[in-house]
Amino acid sequence: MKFDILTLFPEMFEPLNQSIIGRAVKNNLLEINLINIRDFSKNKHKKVDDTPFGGGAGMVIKPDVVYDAYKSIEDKNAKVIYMSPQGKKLNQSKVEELSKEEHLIILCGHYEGIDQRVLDKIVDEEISIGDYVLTGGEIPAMVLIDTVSRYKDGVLSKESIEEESFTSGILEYPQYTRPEVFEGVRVPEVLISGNHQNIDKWRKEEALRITSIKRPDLLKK
Ligand code: 4GO
Repeated sequence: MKFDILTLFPEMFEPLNQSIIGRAVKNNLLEINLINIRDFSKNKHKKVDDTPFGGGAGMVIKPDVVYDAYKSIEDKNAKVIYMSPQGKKLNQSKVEELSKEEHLIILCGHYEGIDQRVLDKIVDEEISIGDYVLTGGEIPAMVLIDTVSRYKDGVLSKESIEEESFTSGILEYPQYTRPEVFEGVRVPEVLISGNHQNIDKWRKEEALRITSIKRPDLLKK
């Protein structure tokens, strides 16, 4: 799966070189390309923004630079996503749907945003990671890439995928590791019993119990 990211701050995406996503990129399971919108400025000072028509605070990213950056990507079949608090709220079912796409282009705004005319021209879908405002779309883009990438074959272990399907749509059961006794507290006895039928049953019950306490709304669906 390929992600092209249109941004004024490509250095902000360094975290994607770490851990599970970083390894998936190195193993060619994912391709993540960073496109610096500033490279498409025709201005001698590499200017990419200007003051808003009608007045008001801050700066607006110019439509022509964004459009030229977009046109530098060959694939006209790719889905273009704009990260915005005005977008549809991201949830796990939206993530699963997006993971079926072969190529996503993610547009990140900054400052007061991007001129509406280029958004109307190129954006297929607006997505929000939650009801709050950030200084830019870069962190939301990383959230989207991380969560979508978890669905691609080979990114997670086979075991973690099986475990997740077992309690899908509800919260996860609690995890424990060595030592068996920490600050006087033992791990639940069943987990060291070696009886996998009992362990599975206990985990299922714990997942349901925790969900009913912390997120009862998830059980009503
Ligand atoms: C996305 C972008 C919040 C989100 C953003 C979100 N803030 N909730 N800020 O997903 C255009 C300029 C939007 C700054 C950007």
